[in-house]
Amino acid sequence: MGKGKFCCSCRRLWRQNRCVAIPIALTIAGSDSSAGAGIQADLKTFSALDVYGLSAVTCVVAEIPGKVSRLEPISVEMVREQIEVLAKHFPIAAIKTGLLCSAAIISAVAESIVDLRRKIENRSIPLVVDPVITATGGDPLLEPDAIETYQGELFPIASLITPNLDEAAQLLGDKIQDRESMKRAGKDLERKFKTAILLKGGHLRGDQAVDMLFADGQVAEFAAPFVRDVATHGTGCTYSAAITAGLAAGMPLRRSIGRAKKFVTGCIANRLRWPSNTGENIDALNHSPDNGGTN
Ligand code: PXL
Repeated sequence: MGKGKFCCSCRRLWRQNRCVAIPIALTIAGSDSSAGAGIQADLKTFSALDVYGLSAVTCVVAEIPGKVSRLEPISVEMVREQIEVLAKHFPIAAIKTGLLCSAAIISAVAESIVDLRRKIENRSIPLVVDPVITATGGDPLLEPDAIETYQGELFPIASLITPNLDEAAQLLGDKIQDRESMKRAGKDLERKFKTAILLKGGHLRGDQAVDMLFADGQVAEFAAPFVRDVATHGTGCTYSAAITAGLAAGMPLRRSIGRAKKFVTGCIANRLRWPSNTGENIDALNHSPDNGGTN
């Protein structure tokens, strides 16, 4: 029992006078060498939210904030193997996907998740799909023909898809410029992919960063003050990882999103800053548990 955060005999979380099992979540994503986005952001987020994070790496990206220098995919066999060995051993409670890089990797990931769910009888593990297409700085991260594979193979098995406005525009072939077109686009996406959609409106640049959840034919809004003049990347990864952490802990979707929105807003507001070796500032998200992490 308890002194501190973990029970000293069973090593579970000690919370409100009882031992609570620490949930396990899996991220299937790329490695960001600058650690603001990708699996690094996901694992930091899981940790901050008291979830044990596993990872299957899909590609390695050499980059600094705002500039991708080189991207190399991991072999499809290796991506499959990581997921398969983890699934055999760990009781995974929720999964998220981030950068998947190529059509071949998306297909393999979709197959592995279907397989993993089939082996766990009577349990449907939530899957959050963050459809990463381009980096915050505008560099392409996904093979252009891979968008079709996303739509045909991964979206149909997702519990939640979390596009930003640019990604949603690419999926629908339509521009999204205001709240009205955002609402229309979200409804179209929910109808098209028959699953919940969290459309992130941060790119509309008002005083508030408003996201809309389209689920079961209804719309819910999540708003937070828009933080100006920050050059952080990885907010999308952090947000979807925080939602996944909530789902892994058994929270309902809306509550997971509400808590995740608070967490990511805190990560931005409390950002870190250093002078770089070439003179300009480096900003990085601060994935601290103090940003609304512990419930
Ligand atoms: O923020 C999108 C993103 C996702 N995943 C990886 C990345 C990036 C952006 O650079 O490197 C691995």
